[in-house]
Amino acid sequence: MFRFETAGESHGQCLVATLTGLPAHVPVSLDALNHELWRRQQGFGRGGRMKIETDTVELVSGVRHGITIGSPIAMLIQNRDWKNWTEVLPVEDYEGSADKKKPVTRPRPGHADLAGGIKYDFPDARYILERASARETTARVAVGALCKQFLKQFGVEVLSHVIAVGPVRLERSATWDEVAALARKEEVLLGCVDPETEARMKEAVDVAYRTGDTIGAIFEVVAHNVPTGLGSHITWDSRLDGRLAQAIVSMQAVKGVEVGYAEEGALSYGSKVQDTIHYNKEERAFTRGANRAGGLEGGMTNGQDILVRGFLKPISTLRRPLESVDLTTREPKEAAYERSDVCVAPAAGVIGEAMVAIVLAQAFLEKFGGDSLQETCRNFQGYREQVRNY
Ligand code: EPS
Repeated sequence: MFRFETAGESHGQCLVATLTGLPAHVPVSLDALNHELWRRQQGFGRGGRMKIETDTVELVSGVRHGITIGSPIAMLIQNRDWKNWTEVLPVEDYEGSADKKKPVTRPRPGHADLAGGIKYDFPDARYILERASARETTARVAVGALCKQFLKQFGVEVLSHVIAVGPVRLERSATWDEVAALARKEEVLLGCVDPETEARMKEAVDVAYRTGDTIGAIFEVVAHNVPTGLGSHITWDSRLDGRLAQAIVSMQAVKGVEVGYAEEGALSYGSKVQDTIHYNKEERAFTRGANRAGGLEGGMTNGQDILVRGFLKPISTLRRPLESVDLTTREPKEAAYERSDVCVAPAAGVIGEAMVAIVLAQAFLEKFGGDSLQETCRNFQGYREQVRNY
């Protein structure tokens, strides 16, 4: 029953998102929603488009008097750039429209241009890149923001930080408090919790700017205060780590995902990798020696923070374009360039947060159900009691 969908093209009129399955009575703050969209637009290395847009949501259904009413929620986000594209990408064809088209006939290596052009049988990549563009993530962030507001009712929070930009890497783990402090900042540079490392990350982005290049990054999403037992070990598709991995890799430019310290673990020994189990008798609670599993064991949450990392390849639109082929002449030609981001690191983290929040909200409702928030809360409290008495 819980599902979401997005529609819209990068230079079309607007982006659209629908979310079905949130219970009634969830308080919704438009300010909090728009703040998430603002966060997605920040960071050193964003392109010219971010100067045109100030993304805000119009909530057109499913929310009344500041609460969800149980019906599908529909949201619109206008593209301010649309006014520059009405003749290029009209809904209805008109006489002379061919002269106004901006065909993209030199596909960019790494982008959807060539594979999409072949698959959908378009002689240029315009219609493909319009949808493949990461502009679509604005709609995902809007959906994620609603899911965050739902999860907040149960004390669950989802945030992110950047752990690498190109060759510059944060050589330690970050605490939840550091990540939370980062999210409160009014100015966003590269989203790293360590200012000295962040300054070196900025230098790496500067090099990419100077040389007409782009640069990759790794972000980490942290979900805090998640109850034990979301997801399940019983079937391949109920394993929450698998579902989170799909959500992260579905993001534009993400080529890899890591749950906890996956790579480190794969290169190590079991005695060094597993999070040892302890028991605090006074607090009647299990504790762990570390959190290398990233909060997931057997495809279930184990009560520790969820740690999911996304590996971003450098954006495929380069100011100094790579070798390609002209689709009309089949002759070698440099790839197309209009404008682009050089580094999208902190923005990608915000999108990753949205995807994780969506997956967690769905898993939460699978476990606790409820048509009203009150009903979900009752079920949640009952389970909490059961866990306390375990
Ligand atoms: C984006 C908007 C796009 C790109 C970027 C993300 O706007 P435009 O194409 O008008 O510059 O800046 O999309 C891509 C990285 C891409 O490869 O298409 C946004 O809103 O995030």
